[in-house]
Amino acid sequence: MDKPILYVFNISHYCEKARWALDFCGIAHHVQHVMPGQHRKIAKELGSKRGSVPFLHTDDQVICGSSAIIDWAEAHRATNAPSLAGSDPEQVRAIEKRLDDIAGVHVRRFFYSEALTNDPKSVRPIFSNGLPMFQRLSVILAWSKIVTVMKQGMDLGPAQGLESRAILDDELTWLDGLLADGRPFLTGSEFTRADLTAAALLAPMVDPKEHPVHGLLPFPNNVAATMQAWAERPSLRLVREAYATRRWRVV
Ligand SMILES: N[C@@H](CCC(=O)N[C@@H](CS)C(=O)NCC(=O)O)C(=O)O
Repeated sequence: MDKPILYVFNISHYCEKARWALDFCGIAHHVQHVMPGQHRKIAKELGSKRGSVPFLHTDDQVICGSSAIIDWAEAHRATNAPSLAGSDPEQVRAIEKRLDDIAGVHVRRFFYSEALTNDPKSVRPIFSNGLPMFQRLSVILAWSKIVTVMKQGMDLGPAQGLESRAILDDELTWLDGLLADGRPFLTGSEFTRADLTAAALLAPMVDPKEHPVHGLLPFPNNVAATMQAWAERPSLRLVREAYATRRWRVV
């Protein structure tokens, strides 16, 4: 294998987290878009322990989950690439875990609750682009079934969207609190995996122009209004700044 392969849904912010970490660490890789439904089959065939994306296929293993992929990227980073570990790795990992478990889940539920209830077709192109022709067609034909599975799996709906927005508001208040003394990053002056995680998982609330899927996704009305209302929160300014200055790509 010439380069590791990162399996992703193009829209997924956890996939963007893993992809950014590989780029940040200077690791050349292929990005393989997968069709919803097929991802579990591929993961199983590769011997992955979990079915969800992202997973990374390297020469000798399959690494599942964005956090484990960052561990692998850190261990294999290019000599000139800065570390993401931070000077207090325990604190950094605790922040990353909370972001993974709460903000990441509720950004997604807030977005899909509105998009898949009011205009499910708006999301479909981003799930099909990058796929071979036959699979693109399959996504179109299976779309209403995929939407039903997503609605059930993520517990989506108007009330759930509002609930997720409120949870997200609380999580941003926590992050804004960490930044309240004027520090540039969540744990101080160093950019760490906690900052990369915050930026990747909160990117759907900012739509930074350096994001790989910028411009490919329409934002539903309430999500767009919230993005505007929250734009100057320190946590979301950090997202913009991180994308503007650190979202480099390995070519
Ligand atoms: N904590 C995991 C979350 C991964 C995750 O939730 N992936 C979603 C896409 S955003 C997924 O694969 N959903 C479909 C499935 O689980 O089968 C990570 O950081 O990688």
